[in-house]
Parts: sequence; C-alpha cells; structure tokens
Amino acid sequence: MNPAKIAEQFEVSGQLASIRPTGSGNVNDTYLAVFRTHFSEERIIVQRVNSHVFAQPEWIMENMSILTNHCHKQLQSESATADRIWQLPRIVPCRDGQDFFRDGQGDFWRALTLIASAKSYDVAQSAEHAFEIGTVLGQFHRLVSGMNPLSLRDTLPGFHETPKYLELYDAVIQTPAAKELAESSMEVRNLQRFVEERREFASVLQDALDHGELELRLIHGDPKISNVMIDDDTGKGTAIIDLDTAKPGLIHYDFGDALRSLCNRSGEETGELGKVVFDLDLCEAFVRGYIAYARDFLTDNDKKYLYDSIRLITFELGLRFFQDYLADNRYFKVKTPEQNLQRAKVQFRLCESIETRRRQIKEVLEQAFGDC
Ligand code: GN1
Ligand code: MG
Repeated sequence: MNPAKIAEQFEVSGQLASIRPTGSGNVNDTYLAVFRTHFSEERIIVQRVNSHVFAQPEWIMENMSILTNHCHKQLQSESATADRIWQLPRIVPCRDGQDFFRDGQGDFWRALTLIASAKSYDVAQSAEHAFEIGTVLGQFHRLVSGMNPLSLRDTLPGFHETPKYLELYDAVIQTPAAKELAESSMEVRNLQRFVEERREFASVLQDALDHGELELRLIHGDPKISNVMIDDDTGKGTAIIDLDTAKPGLIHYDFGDALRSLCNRSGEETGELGKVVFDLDLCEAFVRGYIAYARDFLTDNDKKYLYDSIRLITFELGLRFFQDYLADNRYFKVKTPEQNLQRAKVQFRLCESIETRRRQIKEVLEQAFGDC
C-alpha cells in the first residue's frame, strides 16, 4: 500500500504535507511524514516492519511500550540531576487506537515520534561525537539494568548468538549454488578461509554465558552509530532509537556493536577496503563516555570479555553478510547482488584490524575499566 495512505491511518492532527524515505536501515522501510494544521507542523516516522525478519512484529511494539515506560519513569525521578535532556521515541497509535496498522497485503506498519532537533550520523564526526555515543549507550544500559531481562519478549530468536550464524553459514555453504560460487571465485574462497580460521572463537561469549561467567540482561541489540541521535543545539547525545531488537541478551554485543560501527571511519558501505581500520582514538573517547554510567553495573567478569566482544560482533556481522550473499540476499536489503559480499569484506577487514590492534585496544579498556 502507498506510504501516504498508510501515514493517514495514524493519530496525527492536520493534513499530510509530505512523505519521503529516510534513514539507512538494512531491514525495515522508513519514511518521514510531515503533517500541517493552520498553525503548526508535526513530523512522524512511519515504518514498514520487515515481517520476513520479525515473525511477531506485535511483540516489538509491546516491548517498546514496556521499555520506554520504564526509562521514562526512571528519568523523571532523576531529572533534577540530569545534565542534558534525554529523549525517547514514542508510539503514535492508529486512529482506531491500535499500536500498528496492517495493510491489505498483510504488511505491518507503525508510526513513532521523531526525536526533536537531533540527527544521527553513519560515520563518526569527531572524538566528542564518539564520547557522546559511549555516553548514550552507557545511560541506556544503566536505565534498563534494573529491569528483569525476561520482561521483554524475544523478538528475534538466535539474534546475536554467533554460533547460530555459523550453523546457518554451514548449511548454506553446502548448497549447489554456494559451491558453484566458491569454485568460480577466489574472493569467496578467501572469505571462507577467514571464517574457518575463527570458527573456534565464535562461541567465546556463549560459552561464558553457559559457564555462568556472563549473565543475560536487557540489551538494545543494534546500537550502531546511526541509531544514536545527537542534539543539533548542544552536540550532546540525546536518544537511542531503533528499539526493535531490545531483548534479553549479553550487553557485550551492544558494547562491541557500538564500537565496530563507530571506529570504522570509512563506514559499512565503503568500497575502499584499504582504508578500513579500527580507530583507537574514537575507541578511547567512546569508552570514556560509556564508563561514566557503566561503573554502576559492570562486573569483573563483564570486563574480561570486552575486547572479545568488539572482535566477535565484527566477525559476526561479516559472517551474517557473507551468509546472506551466499543465500541469495534474502535478509539484508541490497541495491546490487554483490553488496552483501562487499559488506562482508569490510567487516572482515575491520575484524583483522581489531586483531592487529589487540594490545592497544586492551590498554584502552584496562585504563578505563581495570583488568580487561
Ligand atoms: C541491521 O536495519 P538496521 O540497519 O537497523 C541489522 C543489524 C546490523 C545492521 C548493520 C534486525 O540493522 O543487526 O548490525 O543492519 N538488524 C537486524 O548495519 O538484523
Ligand atoms: Mg535495527
């Protein structure tokens, strides 16, 4: 169904003035809709949730209400000491009162308020920007640290369990189409070797969870740089958006994901592999921002796995892109058939850079957190 018709289903006053695609998401389709009355303007985000990825999109909305209500209450009780304004996205209900709209084709649509006067960026702008990303993730983790992890539903089973992605990869690599690709492409064979050399490492966090060293908490699931909103007026982080993957998990995946996306100044979509490196200055600034809030909840065992988390999530995302390429690009949206292959090469190159800088990264972490 046409997005303009969809936008009109939501409870917003005024008349739809415009609607256009926005954001750089790899999974959902996102639009910015502008409504005007004689006296004012309201902007909302309208999204078609990818129901191929999220089998129960209703759960995302339930989770979002629970999570934002909790954070809102907590922030209200602390507002006297706040050094900045924290914002949260809010669900805009449909005219019939529901939190979402299903169109004639069965597609799932929802609308959210826009974070006021703020922007997000696909690549780091400065060390101050990195500090703000760390601050926002630390604050998010602190805010949800008092919640029972099981108070949210698992919207995406297996998400960020690296061994599960290896299983999917192992299944696809056996298919005739993937075998043919491997035979004809040296590049594909190189990536296969890269995966094999790290197969053992893939279970490092799940093993720590199984052994009771790490515990399940609530996580954001996708705290990449472009999901952190920076206030236009103050330059401070003001919100973390895209709460679709908030669920019980290991906060290490969040920590690693924020750093992998932030510290690659070339961005996820670069064609220039030679320029992909893990930037230590940005890492240091992020960690300074994160620790201010994380001191309250990080345990000694948590600290032990921080370096591994950065390396692992980068490997995991590369593996997910590679697997999807071999499986005919069914998960991540692509503009060309080779895009997921290129994305995989970028993450694997970044993973190598993280491995090369292991000692320096550990030094940064140790300075901030103690033994890591
Ligand atoms: C996807 O759609 P988007 O851009 O919010 C993916 C993340 C990846 C990210 C990489 C549900 O997020 O896990 O880290 O792409 N989300 C899902 O850019 O798979
Ligand atoms: Mg996302």
